[in-house]
Amino acid sequence: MKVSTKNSEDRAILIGLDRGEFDVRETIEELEALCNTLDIKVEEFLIQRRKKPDVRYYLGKGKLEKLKKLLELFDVNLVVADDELTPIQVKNLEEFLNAKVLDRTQIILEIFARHATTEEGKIQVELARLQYELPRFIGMGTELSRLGGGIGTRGPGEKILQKKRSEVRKRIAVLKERLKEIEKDREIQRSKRKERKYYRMSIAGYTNAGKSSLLNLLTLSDDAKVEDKLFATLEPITRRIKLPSGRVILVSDTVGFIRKLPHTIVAAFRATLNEIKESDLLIHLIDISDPHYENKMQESLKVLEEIKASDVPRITVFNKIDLITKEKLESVMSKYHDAVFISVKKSLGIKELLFRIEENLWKMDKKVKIRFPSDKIGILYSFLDRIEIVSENYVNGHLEVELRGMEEVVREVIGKVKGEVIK
Ligand SMILES: Nc1nc2c(ncn2[C@@H]2O[C@H](COP(=O)(O)OP(=O)(O)OP(=O)(O)O)[C@@H](O)[C@H]2O)c(=O)[nH]1
Ligand SMILES: [Mg+2]
Repeated sequence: MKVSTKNSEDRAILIGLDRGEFDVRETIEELEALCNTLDIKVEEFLIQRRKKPDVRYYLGKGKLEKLKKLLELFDVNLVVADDELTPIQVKNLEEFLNAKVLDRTQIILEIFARHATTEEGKIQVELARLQYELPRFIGMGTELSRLGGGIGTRGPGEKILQKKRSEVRKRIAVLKERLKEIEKDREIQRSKRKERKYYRMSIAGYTNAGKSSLLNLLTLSDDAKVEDKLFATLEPITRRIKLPSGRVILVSDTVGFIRKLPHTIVAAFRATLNEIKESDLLIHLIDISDPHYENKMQESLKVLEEIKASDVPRITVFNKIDLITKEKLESVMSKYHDAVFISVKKSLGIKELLFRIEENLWKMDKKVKIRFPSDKIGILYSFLDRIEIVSENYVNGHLEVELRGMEEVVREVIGKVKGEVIK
């Protein structure tokens, strides 16, 4: 790791609550991975068992004393909480600990901010950030007031704060407006794509599952950024892939999911996430080598539900089978009969995956048998990236062809070849 041990800002102690709901160790280790993505080294975890966070300090008094000692011991002045903190909690903690206090949401927002490259991505991140910060300006008033006026007076602090709040609100409005414009463009592009009438597939799943790697393998390119970091992908890309039958579909990589995905992010990335909802087919990719893969699977399914994408036909695909034992593979296989098992890295199981994709398209396809003048064969063949020919026969100078494809495309073919539907 590139962390300089001299700089105490780059090192942190993580705090979390064990509410008895899920394995707290798992979520806090994930928070550690998030911190590492920002080059923050984690020195220690401090977990308290309690049902609800303390309203004023998040942790209870005893743990707080311990935390203060730990900070001194490790010479660290950064604390990161595994839950979103209230402004009051942050203020009290910072005062008591004399250290900087961040929460999980801020860490995720910072990662997003660093990884955003397109205009849309940057706006979405800024919007998410401002929406996170806006309610947090409240309460800072007294602090700012102390700079100017005396105790009990409404000093310049409150005025500065009011001005700041109204500036932030204005900025939010501007960003939302710009985002709407971008979305409109996206809508136009999407309908253009729709006119081309290719099926659309999205690769969704927990962050770091290998979504971008899979997209690259399917497109035989390195267009998508692949990194062993969380949230490497912020701006999804869409590419064409040719299936074994010759048919072309459009595949999109998507932003990864995570537990406790901040609501401000889900809201700001709504347009991006909509791509998933509007797909014809989803690949739900899971890192099988992750000891907590089942929880992460559930978490991803929850996000899909939240963005109303649960009804999109879905193929469950376990990736990274190169990293697990044969025994584990067999046991997961026996549990998930319908799933596909692959390794993007070792290029295992990809043929099976492509077959399963086509099989799913067949279910959505319109299938017809038509008869048309044989000199129109060239026109029929010009559609081969969008339809599949199941059988073809010459009958008295005519062609009788069984074909399948998207309903609109099939209709277009019939019109163009002046075909007559026999079946
Ligand atoms: N061993 C192994 N590693 C893999 C495999 N597929 C992907 N990886 C690695 O997993 C890491 C994450 O891959 P990405 O493709 O960036 O994952 P992602 O799902 O796009 O992640 P985000 O965009 O961050 O949500 C990278 O280090 C990949 O090299 C695989 O089949 N086997
Ligand atoms: Mg990615």
